[in-house]
Amino acid sequence: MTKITIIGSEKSGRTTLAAKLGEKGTVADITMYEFAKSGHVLTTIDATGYPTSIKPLLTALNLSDIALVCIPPEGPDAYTGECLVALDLLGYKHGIFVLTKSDATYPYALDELQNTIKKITADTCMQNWEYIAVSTTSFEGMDELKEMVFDLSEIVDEELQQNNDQPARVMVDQSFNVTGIGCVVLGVVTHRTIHAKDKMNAYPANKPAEIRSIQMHDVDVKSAPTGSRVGLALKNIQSKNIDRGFVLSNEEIVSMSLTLNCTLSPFSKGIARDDVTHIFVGLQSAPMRVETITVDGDKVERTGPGSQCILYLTGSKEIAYNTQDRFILTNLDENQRFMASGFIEI
Ligand SMILES: Nc1nc2c(ncn2[C@@H]2O[C@H](COP(=O)(O)OP(=O)(O)O)[C@@H](O)[C@H]2O)c(=O)[nH]1
Ligand SMILES: [Mg+2]
Repeated sequence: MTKITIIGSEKSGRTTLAAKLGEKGTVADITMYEFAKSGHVLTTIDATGYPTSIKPLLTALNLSDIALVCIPPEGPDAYTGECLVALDLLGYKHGIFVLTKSDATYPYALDELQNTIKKITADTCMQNWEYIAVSTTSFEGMDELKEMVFDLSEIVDEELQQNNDQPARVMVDQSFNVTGIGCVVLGVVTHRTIHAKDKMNAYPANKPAEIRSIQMHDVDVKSAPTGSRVGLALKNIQSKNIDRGFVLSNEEIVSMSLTLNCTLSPFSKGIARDDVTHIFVGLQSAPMRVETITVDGDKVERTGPGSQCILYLTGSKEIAYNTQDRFILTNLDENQRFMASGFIEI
């Protein structure tokens, strides 16, 4: 199973490309496209609601393992830059730069564009990502792009095996009621293999939820390994009590305040005490206030771009997480909205 997200600026060709990679499914602030061939399933997510909102961008990236960053012949713009800052803060491992609309430009211009992106992404998690020029009109590069995606997918599958020894976890992105079945959720198994009849809890509410049955790509299965996109029928819980952002697991920390060890993006404006930031973890988000900032053991009023600090944040919404989760801090009032990433300070 391969899960990819197509991101980039407005009119960079994201939706046209996604439509060529699968059959359109559910549409919301993210749109999913599915393609299945000889047992292999490709799920492509178009972060439709981006750049208006950054939430769909983070949702889509969290539900996928590979990012396709679309760059049109006009070159990168502020939103492209914002996508690159987000990927770097996420430490996003796998992706491909797709130089779109190649039929509308020239080979030397494509080379120049590639060099520009290479310069921008030097010393980021994207420095070794590959490049491909594609056209959805002439189909140039489309087959190569698919091959590159499937090659990366094999590496991803191997890496995901490492999550197989850890406690089971499912990231929920949709929930609804099905007449005669009850609560059904859609999501991704991020850790371990889940089985029908597994007893889990829905966090942050900490309500019991037993897995009644599992479907993968509309086919009933008894179990689903790490990395699977699944539909789960749940017992002991109603669909109104579980929503996008919930985590099915047996152990999560739940709190309304956080102490995070943060690294600020060099492309942020810094952070000050009393700022209200929107924090994201998995598919959850919450506004939180910066209560204290500590740099090198000293409490400070503010800290600048690129700095390391410990932030104590408070909010009024319960969030579920564990100590390995990466938090993303954003400021929705800035032009470049991604500010910092951080982990629980232990
Ligand atoms: N010539 C050409 N035009 C394209 C190609 N892909 C997309 N477009 C056009 O570019 C515009 C923006 O595409 P769209 O997929 O909506 O971009 P999005 O805003 O990133 O989702 C539309 O008018 C498309 O028809 C391509 O490969 N070649
Ligand atoms: Mg679009």
